[in-house]
Formats: sequence, C-alpha cells, structure tokens
Amino acid sequence: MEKKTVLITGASSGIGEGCARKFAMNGHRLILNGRNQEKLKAVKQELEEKYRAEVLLLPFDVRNREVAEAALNALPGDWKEIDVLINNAGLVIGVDKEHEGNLDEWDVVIDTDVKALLAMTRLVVPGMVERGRGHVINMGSIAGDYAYPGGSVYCACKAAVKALSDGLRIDLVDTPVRVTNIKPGLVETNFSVVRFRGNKEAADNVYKGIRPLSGDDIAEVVYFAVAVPQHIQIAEVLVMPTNQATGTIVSRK
Ligand code: 8X3
Repeated sequence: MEKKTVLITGASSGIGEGCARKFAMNGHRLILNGRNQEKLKAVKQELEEKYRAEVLLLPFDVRNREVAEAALNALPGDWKEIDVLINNAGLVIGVDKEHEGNLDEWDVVIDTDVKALLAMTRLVVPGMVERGRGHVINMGSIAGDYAYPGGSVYCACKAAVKALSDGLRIDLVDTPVRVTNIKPGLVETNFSVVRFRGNKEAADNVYKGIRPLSGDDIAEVVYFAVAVPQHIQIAEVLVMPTNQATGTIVSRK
C-alpha cells in the first residue's frame, strides 16, 4: 500500500493508539487527535523512536467544532490531504437505566460518539471527494446491533454510527471514497474504567474469565480494511473474542 496520511481521533489510548501503532509500523504518516496532550506526546515519541514515523499532534476535544475546523485548516501543506479518517473517539459514562440516568452525562456521550463523528466527517470528506481518494473508518460497536441492560444511550449512539456509516456509503457511492464501520465486542481498554466512572474493579470484572480483544487486535482489522485493493469496500466488520457471541452472551472460565 502506498504511503497514506491517516487522521485518528481519540488516539492517545486503546483502539486509537493501536491503530496509530499499526499504521506507523507500516510506514504511514499520522495525525493524532486526543484530549490528553501528555499521553499524545508519549504516543508520538514511541512511534517516532520505534518506527521513525512522521507524527503530527492535533490535541483538541472533538466536541468543539470550531477548534476542530481551525486545527484542520492549520495543517501544514500536504498534511491537509488526509487519506484515511479514523473516527475512533468515543466513550460512555455510567450504566444507568434510561429513565434514571444523568442527562448532562448523556450529552457528553452523544456529542462525542455521534455529533463529533459527524462533524469530523463533514470537515474531512469533501477534500477526499475532491482529490478522488479516501477512506472513512467509523468505530461502531456490537452495542449498535442490539441494546443491553444499562447501555441504552451508548447502544443508541453506536446504532447511529451504523446509520451514519451506511448513509455516507450511499452518499459516496459514485466516488472512490470507501466507508467502513468496525463493530468491536469486548476490547480491554480504558473504556470500561470511564464507563464505571473510575471504578477500576468494576471495569476489570467486565473482562474477567475471558480473553478480551486488545486495541492492537482491532487495529489489525482496521488496517486490513484500508489495505485491501481499492475496488474492495469492507462495509462492516463485527469482531469479538472467541468466547463472546453477542453483546450479552459471554462464556467465562
Ligand atoms: C464497547 C463494547 O461490549 O461494552 O463498544 O458494548 S461493549
């Protein structure tokens, strides 16, 4: 695969960091977005030292549309020519029932998982269409396939990611730009720590007795979808641990 410019949101940890590593080790150049500047710097340093990767940092909160637009406009020279947009930034806070949860927290979740993904798409994809090349990877989830207890808002957001991916693929059908929705099951990252509001023990329990996937495992799938020849569009991938079958059916030893 020829060298690509890859923009990853939420790249300071987990799946985003895994994607950064995978693309860096294969000689691509990276624009890494995230809120935590220190963590982003550490990722950049690692990728530069290990893989001599070219890495540019764009530290901002994806929920802030104006800042996102200004940051993208300020990209130097041909760094503006983004070939791959990985809309990875996402989170959930809490496992509350739909009729009991905190609406302010849900605003954060919906703004990040849905509205920011849409805003980044709106900012980056017109250039892809103009240049006649590009690939949007949206990080969906098994949670978008069926709702589960305590997950209704998150599940709704990931169902929205599926609809946005399908809709974008329809809107781009007469262009060379490809759209892929990756839907992971259990992946051990900081995701559950945030979901359980910092309760590490509750977060660890999610992955107890099963070998979960890692951010690097998901990065393999993302990379595959990008690396296949241009006439192949991997539309959707549902990927989970071998001992997981659905969002709620898991065998633990
Ligand atoms: C996160 C996976 O299993 O918590 O998208 O819904 S799960």
